[in-house]
Amino acid sequence: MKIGITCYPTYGGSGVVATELGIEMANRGHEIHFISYAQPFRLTGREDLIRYHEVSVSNYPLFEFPPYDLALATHMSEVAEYYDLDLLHVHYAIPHSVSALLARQMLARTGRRLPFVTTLHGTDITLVGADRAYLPITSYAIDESDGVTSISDYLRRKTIETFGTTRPIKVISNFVNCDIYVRNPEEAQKIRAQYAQPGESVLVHLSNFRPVKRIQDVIQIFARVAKEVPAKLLMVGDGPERSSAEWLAKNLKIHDRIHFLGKLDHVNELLPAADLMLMPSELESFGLAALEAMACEVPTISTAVGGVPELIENGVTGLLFPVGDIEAMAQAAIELLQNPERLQTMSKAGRCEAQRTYCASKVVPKYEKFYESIVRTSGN
Ligand code: GMT
Repeated sequence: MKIGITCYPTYGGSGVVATELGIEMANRGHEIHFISYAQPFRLTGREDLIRYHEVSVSNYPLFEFPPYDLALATHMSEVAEYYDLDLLHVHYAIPHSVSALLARQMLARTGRRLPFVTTLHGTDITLVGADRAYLPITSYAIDESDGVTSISDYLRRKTIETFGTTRPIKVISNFVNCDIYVRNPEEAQKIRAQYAQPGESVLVHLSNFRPVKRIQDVIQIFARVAKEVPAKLLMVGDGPERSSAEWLAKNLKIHDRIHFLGKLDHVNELLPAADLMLMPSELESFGLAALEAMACEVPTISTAVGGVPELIENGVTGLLFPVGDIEAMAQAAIELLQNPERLQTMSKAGRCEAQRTYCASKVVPKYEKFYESIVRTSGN
């Protein structure tokens, strides 16, 4: 198939899923075209495999807000026509599904059908989509999609509840390439030595540092852990909450125990160096970071929110707590780090579950089958 993919190319789970899916699909022999305003960060170095089409938004003094969604729709329809695309797959409903809908209508005038699939990722439903300013158009574009998928059953239910949509929503979970996200003990040891002394535990947090991630809780939890256990914290990613997190770390006098590493391209190399991941989010529709950690034998201490309980079995592949319960999360981390046998059992159980349920080789064919059914039923 010839497939166009649109996503937010910045640091975020939906862009990661879109990019990894594009790479996996290209490896399976499909022709993949990314259409976005910048090259998704995980595509760097994969240009041999995938074509990238940049959407440039021309400005005009009259425009206080340059209309990206219109430029995107135009580019989608052009790429679909010039490269004879069978299907568009848009990740994150706003505004991508609206642009895809316009592109489909533009092409219909020439007698061409361009079906599109919308994948719902999280805040496109729970926050932005639920905002009255966007709700009607998000709801319309979801209903008009040729196919809709969501990354967890939680998000499927939430979409029905928020939008009252009657469109069938297929749940296809996040996935991880278990051959790339894997712990190699020697490599892990080398990376670990760059950040921690022998005998120190290593905790990690990975996100785009937005308020929903509760970065301050990460620092507060670590401050309590660091009092009881010699430890370092690796903060991977960047975003609006970073400076307040650094300020808090300074105030709590633990800044020298935390490495703020910024945005990293190859988190698969870093994750296996950690003992534990912290993900105390306000909401997660799935929790891709925790899955990537699980595949690398790193269990996560998380909040029991959204789709996380679908991924993490409490007490088996990780530990779940109420939002904001810093004390309980810190205590659990301390107990786990002081009990290496239990930590190892949990690490291994996580890896097993990642392999059993969430490997790219298990999940990507579900997208492939879905695409085929959409192309078939849309008469291409
Ligand atoms: O977080 C968002 O606002 C959207 C999205 C993104 O672009 O990073 O993250 C969501 O999608 C990921 C990939 O499908 C999920 O693993 C995350 O749980 C989800 N984030 C939230 O629900 C907050």
